[in-house]
Amino acid sequence: ADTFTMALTGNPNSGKTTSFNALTGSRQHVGNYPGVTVDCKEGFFRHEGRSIRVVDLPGTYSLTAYTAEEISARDFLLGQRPDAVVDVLDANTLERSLYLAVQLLEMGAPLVLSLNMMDEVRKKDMQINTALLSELIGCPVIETVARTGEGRDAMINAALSQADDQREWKPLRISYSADMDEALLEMEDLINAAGFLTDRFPARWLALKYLEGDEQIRVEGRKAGELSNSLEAIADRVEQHCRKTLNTDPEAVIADYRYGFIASLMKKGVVRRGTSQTRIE
Ligand code: GDP
Ligand code: MG
Ligand code: K
Repeated sequence: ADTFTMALTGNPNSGKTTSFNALTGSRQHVGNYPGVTVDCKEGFFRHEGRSIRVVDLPGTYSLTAYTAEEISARDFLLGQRPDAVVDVLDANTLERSLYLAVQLLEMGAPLVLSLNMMDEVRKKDMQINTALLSELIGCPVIETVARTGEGRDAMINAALSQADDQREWKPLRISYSADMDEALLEMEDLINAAGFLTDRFPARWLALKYLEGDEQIRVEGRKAGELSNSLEAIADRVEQHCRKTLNTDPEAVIADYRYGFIASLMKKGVVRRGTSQTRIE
């Protein structure tokens, strides 16, 4: 069978490289991918007769176009379409770490969350309901301690089965207010009807990037053709409305709604603090 590609994403210091080493035994070289400027370490290992390539992507908090790391990570993900993406999170800072996970889901990646540093979490007065998180976010969630290799096989198996379950990249659709949702749908329809850059980008993700004012995407869009003008016009209209009514830009509104989406998950009780005696349900 073909080599299975698993990409490791995550915030800086979440334990990606430690996970990479636990997976590969640290046999690695630097992978060179078209358009990807920041080095991505690449290694191979075998698991139950399958050959697996694992790529350690640069650490990022987001997938905007503001840093070389972010651009490299998203260029790799969209350009290479790995079979599975394992987002390595520091479980101590779960809520903040989910910001990247949500963006990966919005990209449509077949995602597995590796809740890493669980050894530290277990020493604290903090419980994470991984089954509930998995159900709410719609992807497998595995507890790991990359330093000891705990959760390694579970993570690999989750990545393999997630890839089987989700062969198509299916973007998560968060609501960004009625106005923005309408503009997003309008853009998505135009993008899909024209097949505009759809060989490279999911239509929903492209529309979101236009609304966020993403410069890299606008440059790509202008090279790709006339439709970029219509998409920019819609995005500009939304931006003016946003400035007038909310005194801010769409990018900030989108970030707020993402954090709101995560906060709504948290409110359902994903994280509990306090001992079982003092916990109030
Ligand atoms: P990266 O920036 O995401 O590649 O993170 P690293 O793999 O370099 O890890 C950052 C730090 O966290 C290092 O000091 C690791 O030894 C440590 N670390 C990684 N995984 C774990 C874990 O599961 N538990 C604990 N306690 N420390 C970890
Ligand atoms: Mg690293
Ligand atoms: K390259």
